[in-house]
Parts: sequence; structure tokens; C-alpha cells
Amino acid sequence: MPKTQVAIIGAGPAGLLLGQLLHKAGIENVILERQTADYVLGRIRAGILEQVTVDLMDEAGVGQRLHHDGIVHHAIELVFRGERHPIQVDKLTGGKVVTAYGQTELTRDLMEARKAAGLPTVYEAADVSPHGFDGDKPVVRYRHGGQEHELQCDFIAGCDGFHGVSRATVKDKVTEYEKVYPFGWLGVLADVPPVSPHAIVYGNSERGFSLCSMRSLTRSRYYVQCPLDDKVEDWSDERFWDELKRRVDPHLAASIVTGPSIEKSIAPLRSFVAEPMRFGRMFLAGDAAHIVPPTGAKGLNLAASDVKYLSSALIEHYRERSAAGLDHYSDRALQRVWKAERFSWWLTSLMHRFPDTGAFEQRLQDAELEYLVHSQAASTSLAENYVGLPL
Ligand code: RFL
Ligand code: PHB
Repeated sequence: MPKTQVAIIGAGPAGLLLGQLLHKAGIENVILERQTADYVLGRIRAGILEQVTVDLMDEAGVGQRLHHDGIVHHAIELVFRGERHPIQVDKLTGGKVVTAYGQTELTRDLMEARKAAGLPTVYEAADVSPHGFDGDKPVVRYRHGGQEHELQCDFIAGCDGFHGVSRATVKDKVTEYEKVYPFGWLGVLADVPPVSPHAIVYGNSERGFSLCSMRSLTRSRYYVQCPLDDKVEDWSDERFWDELKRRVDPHLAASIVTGPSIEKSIAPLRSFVAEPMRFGRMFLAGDAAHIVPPTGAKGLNLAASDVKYLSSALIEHYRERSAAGLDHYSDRALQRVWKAERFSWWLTSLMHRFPDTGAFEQRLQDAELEYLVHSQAASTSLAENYVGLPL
């Protein structure tokens, strides 16, 4: 029966980054992915990387293109009541910054490095199922090319996202915490220059939330808050651009360059945590264990920090025969996860219009926004969370 040290389920950013870090440390691993590589690369998702994530890409030896093409951001902007308020995150955090670099590009860099190193990845692996992780000899079963396969391993890493099989397998051992928000984000990708190349702009207006972001100096990513039951087909490009412009200040609106969308989709917003993140010899990492609403740009970054903790623990196990890191993995990861959950929930609550908000709550939201941009203490709290809390 084929054997490896770590069987990784899922070739998203979590699985690929883990595979690369383990490989650098001389630990064998196989990735089993349900989809094709092109399908994985076709998903337009995150765009903002914390320094911790950039450092991990460097550690994995795949940071070159990121440093060349990524756009470093020293500030973010908040727009409310028609006015823009810069928050200088670098000045407020002793020089920390974030980098705009698409999840698609990061995934591509990791896939290419994996291929160049000749590491095994099975795409289109069907009916993947983890077994025996309560004992000493875990096995992952899957179907590929019309045949049944079994992969023996020392450990299983469940990096298979929110709808994956790993968490589902231990459903009766998991405590789930969840909050679903009463709106979604309609996102548009377009080959137009970003309206504000030096900052990500988060907007709160009477018409709802908006976000101006980017993938490069020629490719922009924009979002508007929309009702959950809206259909993408109801949103022509023209309607989208018109709505976006109505949600930002007039000067910014006038400088938005519009163009045909190359991708348009609606994503629901959810906060979710599964505890614990370890089940014997199986570990969950990334979206398999937790989801944040995208408002704080934390999802991909949390997947990266889980992977840092998990790879360090596995390396410690193989090098020093110590179980300490593995034993602490779940608690360590969850501590950081809950802080990011808190921040993402808070920023979501602050920046969106909720259907059931009364006049009193609206005044409180207005007051909090004013406080945030005029108090150095409040701005610093936003900034230190936005750039990412220490590992
Ligand atoms: P992924 O990326 O979902 O990858 C999981 C992989 O597992 C595969 N899989 C299976 N493979 C084998 N067998 C099975 N049974 C399987 N089931 C699933 C899947 O095909 C997939 O390839 O999880 P991962 O690696 O944990 O990465 C997490 C990130 O993708 C996610 O947190 C971010 O995209 C969230 N996110 C953002 N995060 C940020 O840090 N900054 C952002 O700016 C940001 N913006 C966003 C976002 C997510 C969004 N959406 C649509 C969810 C913006 C949006 C709109
Ligand atoms: C993005 O560029 O897709 C993006 C940026 C900031 C967020 C969420 C998504 O908070």
C-alpha cells in the first residue's frame, strides 16, 4: 500500500502551503484534491495578505513573484457620510503593512513550486475519506482514474475547506459556533486601474457597505453589500458600477474607472468555528475549521497561521520526537482564530447596514465610526488587528 508521512486533503492555500513547508523540512507529503488545478485557480477570493503570510511564503521559498507584483499598502480608508478617512496602519503599528496579492496568484505560485519539486498531488481524487486517525495507522481512501486507492500515513491534515470531508468525518466530536449575517457581498473583478492604488477603501453608506480593492495596478476588485436572495443575473455591470458609485464619496465616485466585469459572484457572510482542531492523528487547518466574514480580510491569513503552527508542530515531532507542538496545536490555533473572529465580526457590524437596525443602533454605529477615526487609541486597535496579531 502506498505510504507517506503526512496525507493532506485539499489543495487550497492551506494544503499547498503546508505541503511546501513540510517538504522544505524533508517531510514527505501527498495532497489529495477533489477538483482540477484549473478549477482551484478559477476561484476568485482573497486579496490582502498580512506580513505573517508573506513571511510564510518566503519560508516556503515561493515569495519571489509576490514581492515583485504584490502592492504594499501603508493605509486603509474608511468612507462614511460621504467623507474619506485614512487610517495610517503603518504609523499606528510601528511600520507594519499589508500586501495586495490575489489568492489565485499565491495558489499558482505554490502549485508551480510543488510541481517543480516533483511532489505528488492527486487532482480529481473522488470520495476521499480519512480513517484510523484515532489509532497509530491512519489511512486515506479515495478513488482516482476509476480505481480505489489507499494511502497509509502518520498524520492527516484536513485542509479541505468549509465543505470538506475531514470535519464532516468527526461531526459528532465537534462543537460548532456559528453566526450567519443577513446579507451577502456581490463582487466584481474588472481589468480597470484601481480607484485608490495606495489604499483599500471600506465604505458605510445608507445604501449599504462597499469595498474598493485590487489585484494589480490594472485589475480591480470591488464589492457591494446586497440582499441574500439577490441573483447575480439581476446585476448588470451598469447597475453594479452605478450602485458602487452611490456608496462612496462624490470625489472617489468620479474617479472610479469602469469596464466590463471578468467575474461576478455573490458570497454569503458567515462566522464559524469548529472546536477542537485535532482528532488523534488528524488535524484541521484553514476554512475546514473556521470561517470569518471577509470584512477584515482574515480568512486566508488565518489559514496561513494555522499552517505555521501545524507545520512547526509536525517538524518538531519528526526532528525531536516531541509531541508538545502537536498537543498544543488546537489551543494555539484557536486562540488566534477567536481574536480574528472577534475583529471580523466587529468590522462587519460597524461597516454594514443591518435590515433590523433601529434609529438608536444606527446612531451608535455613527458614533463609533466618528470615535474610530478621531481617536488614536481606537484607530490603533483597528490597525493592529488589520495588519495581523503576532503569531
Ligand atoms: P479552500 O481555499 O476552500 O481550499 C480547500 C480545498 O479543499 C478541496 N476539497 C476537497 N479535496 C478533497 N476531498 C474533499 N472531500 C474536498 N472538499 C474540498 C477544495 O476543492 C479546495 O481546493 O480552503 P483553505 O485552503 O483553508 O483557504 C481558505 C481561503 O480560501 C479563505 O479563507 C479565503 O478565501 C477567505 N477570504 C479572504 N481571506 C483573506 O485573508 N483576505 C481576503 O481579502 C479575503 N477575501 C475571502 C475573501 C473569501 C471570499 N469568499 C468567496 C469565500 C473574499 C471572498 C469573497
Ligand atoms: C479583496 O481584495 O478581495 C478583499 C479585500 C479586503 C477585504 C476582503 C476582500 O476585506
